[in-house]
Amino acid sequence: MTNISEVNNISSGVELTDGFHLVVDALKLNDIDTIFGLPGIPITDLTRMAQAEGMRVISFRHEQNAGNAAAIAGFLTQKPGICLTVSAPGFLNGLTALANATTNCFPMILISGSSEREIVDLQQGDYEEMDQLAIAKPLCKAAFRVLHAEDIGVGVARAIRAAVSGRPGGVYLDLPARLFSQTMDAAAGKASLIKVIDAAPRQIPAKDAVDRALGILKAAKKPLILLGKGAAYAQADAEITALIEKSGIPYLPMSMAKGVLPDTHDLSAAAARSYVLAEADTVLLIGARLNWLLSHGKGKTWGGKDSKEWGKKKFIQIDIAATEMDSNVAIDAPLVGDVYSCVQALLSGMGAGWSKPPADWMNAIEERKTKNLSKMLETLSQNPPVMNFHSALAVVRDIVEANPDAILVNEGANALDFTRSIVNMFKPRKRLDVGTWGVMGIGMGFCVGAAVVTGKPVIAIEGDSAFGFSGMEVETICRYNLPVCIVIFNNNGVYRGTDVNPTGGPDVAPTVFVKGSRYDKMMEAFGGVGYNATTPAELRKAMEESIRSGKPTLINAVIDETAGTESGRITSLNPATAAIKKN
Ligand code: ADP
Ligand code: TZD
Repeated sequence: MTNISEVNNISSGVELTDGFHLVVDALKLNDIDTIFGLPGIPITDLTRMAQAEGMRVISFRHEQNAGNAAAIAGFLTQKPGICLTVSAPGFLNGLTALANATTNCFPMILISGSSEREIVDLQQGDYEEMDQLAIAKPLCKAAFRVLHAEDIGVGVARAIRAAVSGRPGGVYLDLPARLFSQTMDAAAGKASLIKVIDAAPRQIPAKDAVDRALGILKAAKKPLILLGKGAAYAQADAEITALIEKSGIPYLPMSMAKGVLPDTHDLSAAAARSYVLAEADTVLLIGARLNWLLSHGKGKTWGGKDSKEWGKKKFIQIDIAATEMDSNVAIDAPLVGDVYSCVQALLSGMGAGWSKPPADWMNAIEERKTKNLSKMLETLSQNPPVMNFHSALAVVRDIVEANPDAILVNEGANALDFTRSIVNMFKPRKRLDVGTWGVMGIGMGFCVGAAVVTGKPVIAIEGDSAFGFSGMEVETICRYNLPVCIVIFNNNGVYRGTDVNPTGGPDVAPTVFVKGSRYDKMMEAFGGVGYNATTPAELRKAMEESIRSGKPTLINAVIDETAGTESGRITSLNPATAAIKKN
């Protein structure tokens, strides 16, 4: 490990610092206290020094998981999560998480060591040579390289501001190996660091934009509010609640916005989702994009007569990114600004005499909610001979309700869709999932990141395929003794475990795994607690015990392998199915 005091001893009385220390000092100066990463040349000493300087350094088994931890830390704290990797392959492993963070508008910074510019640019074949900056650029919001120690302060400051200002996203910071050992006068080094002031400035909407939005909302006969993960990120929970309650407008939470208001709130229209999307005449989007998750704002979902037709709706959209407007359908009232400021402006513009939505709209929603909720409760109360998604999730639903502070991480296909619709959330930013891409592999990274930055218990509901993408991090969870309870819905394969090889040959079908696997043994291998649960009662006991003990736990929940559907709720996106539907 490079030791700056040794450098100082041999220098002529001038106190020196170096690149390693300047990077750590620049992060600390900006209240960044945690690094998620994986050591190796040239950043091993950086991880050691960061730890020696009091930062929390969480080491992973694969960089993608460290990157996912950093990304979710960014979502939860509004500070960029830091992921630190080695050059080329480590960098590439982290890049998927960086791209995913950018897609989801999570602020994170991927810092990677890199090879020397002279050798990379002449393609002379350095150790782990790669032009990382060029590769990162199209996959993130901004990318910077620092070549001189005296520029580290500027590089870190620019990375932080780029990650959290405007629409948050991923930033790449390229630090070539030689930078770390560059020395400079310590006082000049300190003076070169920047504490970023007002990194994510409020963006106040213009008055005419607010008036336009209020005018449309006031005229609505069937208004609806849609909350997206931008609303959850904004930490404007009290303002959003006040807006919904004062206006009396029913709302739908997108997956990661569940819990901004408790899912049991009277104005939640989640149990009447298809009805309100098709029937609403005016929709106020708060931090939600009209992307594939919302059928692009058109088609039958939105009351159009075919997949192309726009429903006859007025849209009001609150978003910090002006370019989001009109991306899929016309936005009648764009409200460009941060969620907090926009919601406040709407609230104060509503005044005292705001009239609530017409009773026939509210009654129609209530009727559907009551019907659908009672149907759901009936399904959940059944106890089939082999545990299925519903009978298992009836247990998870109770456990989450009893532990509203716990964070729920969720990935898979059926395991994702059923959990989202069955398990109520009661507090904001407690549900973390596959996000905009529907990406598998966020599971264990999110568990570690969430447990580390919040100190709260984490429950992960994982499809057996989904878990496999990051499963080795159970060792990380055990190493840091994190209060994580992983439940694997084990139905022997991707989606289901029932496919057969039509040729009768020795290979199993592409979606099938080893039958009867015992994932719980993986956790036991590292000193955590494993359970095998074949009934809802066993699952309940194991989850309760895990939450009580706070010990790293993995429950192998054996699920009927015939349960669930191909691709869960998005079967229609499979090319063959889509073609059949079209013809
Ligand atoms: P969901 O998938 O939940 O529908 P999206 O990720 O599609 O949500 O949309 C989130 C939106 O929120 C993005 O368009 C992003 O620009 C916006 N956003 C993020 N943070 C803020 C904020 N503080 N204020 C306003 N808009 C924000
Ligand atoms: N690879 C990546 C990175 N992301 C993906 N979304 C997929 C592959 C494709 N995929 C899905 O969309 S869901 C899924 C895959 C492989 C796994 C579904 O199986 P599961 O869940 O066992 O996790 P269920 O509950 O059995 O459906």
